[in-house]
Amino acid sequence: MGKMVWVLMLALGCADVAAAACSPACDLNGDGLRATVQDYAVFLGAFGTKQGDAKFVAAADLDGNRSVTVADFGLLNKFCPLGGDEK
Ligand SMILES: [Ca+2]
Ligand SMILES: [Ca+2]
Repeated sequence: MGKMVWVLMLALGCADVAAAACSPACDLNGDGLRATVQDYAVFLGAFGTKQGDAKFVAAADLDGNRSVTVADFGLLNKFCPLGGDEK
């Protein structure tokens, strides 16, 4: 795990990616379920946008650089594998 990722985790208050405290990072649509198809849909809807754009979603900007890029998708895919809270 890279240093930047740990900085990100600390910024999110996450010592453990599985901890409840981390859920906001994976719950993009705010329904309380992490990493579901709906969360990925929100991410994809915001993909390619930057802060200020109508479709920008702050929760989809996982690395906090104010734009939603493939780097954010990499983080989403790594820390919020699809189907997280889905039953
Ligand atoms: Ca959700
Ligand atoms: Ca970003």
